[in-house]
Amino acid sequence: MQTADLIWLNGEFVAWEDAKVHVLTHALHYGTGVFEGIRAYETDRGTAIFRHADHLDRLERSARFYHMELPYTREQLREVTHELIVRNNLRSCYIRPLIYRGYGPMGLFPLDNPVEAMIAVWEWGAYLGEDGKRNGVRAKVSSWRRISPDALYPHAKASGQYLNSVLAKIEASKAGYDEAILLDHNSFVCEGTGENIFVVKDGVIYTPPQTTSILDGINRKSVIAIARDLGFEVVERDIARGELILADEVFMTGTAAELTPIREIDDIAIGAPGEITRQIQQVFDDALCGRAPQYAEWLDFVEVPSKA
Ligand code: PPE
Repeated sequence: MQTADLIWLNGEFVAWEDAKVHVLTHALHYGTGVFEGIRAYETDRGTAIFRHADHLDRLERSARFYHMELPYTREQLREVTHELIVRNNLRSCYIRPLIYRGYGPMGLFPLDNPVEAMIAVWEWGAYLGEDGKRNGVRAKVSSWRRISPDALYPHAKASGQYLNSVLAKIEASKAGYDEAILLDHNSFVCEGTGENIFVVKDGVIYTPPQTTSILDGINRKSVIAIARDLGFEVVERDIARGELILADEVFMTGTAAELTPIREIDDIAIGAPGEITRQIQQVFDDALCGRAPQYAEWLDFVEVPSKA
């Protein structure tokens, strides 16, 4: 991975290679952490963090599910993120805040362990490849179901929950696909390992509703808003597996993956990225990079990094 100079750890800026934890850190054993994936883009007016406030809100909500209180206010986390980007001299980057149960008593009762915080930033290119973003990726419906709401909170972005995505990702990758699509506990289409999913049929855009165990993606929300502003009908409803194959266009959204079209599912061609996918992707990219004034409110501008 592309490293940076500094990581923010529990209130201090430390060298990348010194950002360490004790091996008995609670989260390392039991997955008791919550995190965010955020991106900052270079715009004409400097570096801007996309929907920063929404990500910090979700971080706080994820922490609540697991009985953690953020050890810093959202405003403090926002400000140190700005400082971290500036001090690392980055113009665009991925931002990874993690709130986790630290070193303390072992065992599953976590509430006596300290709640710690870190933020890392680094340059991260196209998650499913530049070619994937342009020409679409090949996906496989996973044999693994998305975590069900009676076992965990699918709405939380919590570290331990990602073992589900890890299994699906390994399976898809070993079978030669770029990404997995997970069904939910009712066999409806849910999402990718780290992306929400959209299906286009006869000019209408469909995406699974929040009741389908999805993570409520911030890019999902952005793309729904953009699509509606472009005049498309967007319907949130259950999607049967077969509808993926019947679709005219399929695409995924996520912070890391941005908007990535899917060109093939389970070895059946969906086709090259379609007209509607393209149109939305264009406006979405413009919004991320500050070229869409109608979405300027989504940008949290960072002080321009000095070249000194
Ligand atoms: N579902 C899951 C399971 C998920 O992890 C993500 C983000 C999304 C949907 C889309 O959410 P949003 O980014 O708010 O639109 N996945 C993050 C983690 C990726 C990783 O490999 O780590 C991300 O995209 O940052």
